[in-house]
Amino acid sequence: LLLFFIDSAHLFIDIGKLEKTLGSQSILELLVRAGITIHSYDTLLPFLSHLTKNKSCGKIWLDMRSINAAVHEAIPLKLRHVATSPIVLLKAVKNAHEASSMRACHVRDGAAMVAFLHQLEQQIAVSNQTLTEVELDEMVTASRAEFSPDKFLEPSFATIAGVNSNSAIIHYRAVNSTCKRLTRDDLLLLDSGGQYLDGTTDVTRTIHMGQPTSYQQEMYTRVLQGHIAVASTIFPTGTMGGQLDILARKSLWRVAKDYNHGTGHGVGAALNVHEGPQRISPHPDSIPLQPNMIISNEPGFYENGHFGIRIENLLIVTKTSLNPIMGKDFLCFEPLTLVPIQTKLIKLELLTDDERDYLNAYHQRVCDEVTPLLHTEEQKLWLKQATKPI
Ligand SMILES: [Mn+2]
Repeated sequence: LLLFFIDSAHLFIDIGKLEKTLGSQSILELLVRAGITIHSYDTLLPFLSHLTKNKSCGKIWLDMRSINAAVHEAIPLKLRHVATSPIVLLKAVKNAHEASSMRACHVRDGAAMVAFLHQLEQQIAVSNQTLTEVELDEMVTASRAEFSPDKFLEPSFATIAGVNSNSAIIHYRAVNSTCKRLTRDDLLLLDSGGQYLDGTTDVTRTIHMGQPTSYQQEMYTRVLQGHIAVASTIFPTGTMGGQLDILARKSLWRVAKDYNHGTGHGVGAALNVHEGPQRISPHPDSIPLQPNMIISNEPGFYENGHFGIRIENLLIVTKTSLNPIMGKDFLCFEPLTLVPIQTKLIKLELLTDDERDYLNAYHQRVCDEVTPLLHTEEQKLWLKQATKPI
């Protein structure tokens, strides 16, 4: 728990957790240098009790989403100010430096993913080798480290690499004893991200190494239509993520299908990969999307026991140049993630011209921005093929 005063900040934590290092420095050292006073977690309640007994103690701001009942009860009723913490929005709305750093790390992350996807195709489809889900996880992590040698810290969350029926398990985590092997006949869902000194990434791609079934293609296309509908929408200021959720599901609902998770979560800039308060979800929501908020766009579809599909990019909310109406500006999303979306899985006849144009323009951008960072001519050629207009 972090307690802020006007002139100081106090962190109550299991001090053992601060022994980890970031680069060459211990986290404890970095926090102390940032002016934060560290306390052992078990001194929190006595600290609060001492604080609130002081006659000059003012009101204490409590964000109910992040405190527990014991802390709530430790604050006398007349001293409680219950509201969303202002810090939450300061984190969610990125400043200019955070926004440009997030953009920069996504270009390198895109290059790392392209190198990985190219290597995967070489080993599986061309050389007819197989790789376990755990090996895929290690491979994608190694690629991130290779493309950001001085900035990559660790995966931003536990990689989800699911082959065929494992891809239908939404929060799957492969372990050596039970994991599947990817062969040239299989579908792979890979949800992974990097934690970098300058930012945080989270990207999901679903790829088929051989010939997908017509049903897989149809469902992939419907998920892609949902992804594009969210990514390409414009909306007036004041719009909450929840109001956009239907866009992600419309194409699936048309054929009485759905997915059992939210469509998007906030993402921290070199912080937590899941960060509030904004989100895109069917659940009620009271947080309007604001320029420079970052949110994921990750519709999916899961056929239990068979296969799963998810297509995820991170988006940054941006102002359009359109004239305001009724005092409201129009906002849009700009993708941060720059990784090709496999076109082999698309049923072209289902896509509208606008959807096709969107994908082609996105792929052109991926190709333009990522190519200069690639290490070999083969990787560049592969990216050119993967981003060819459809
Ligand atoms: Mn995500």
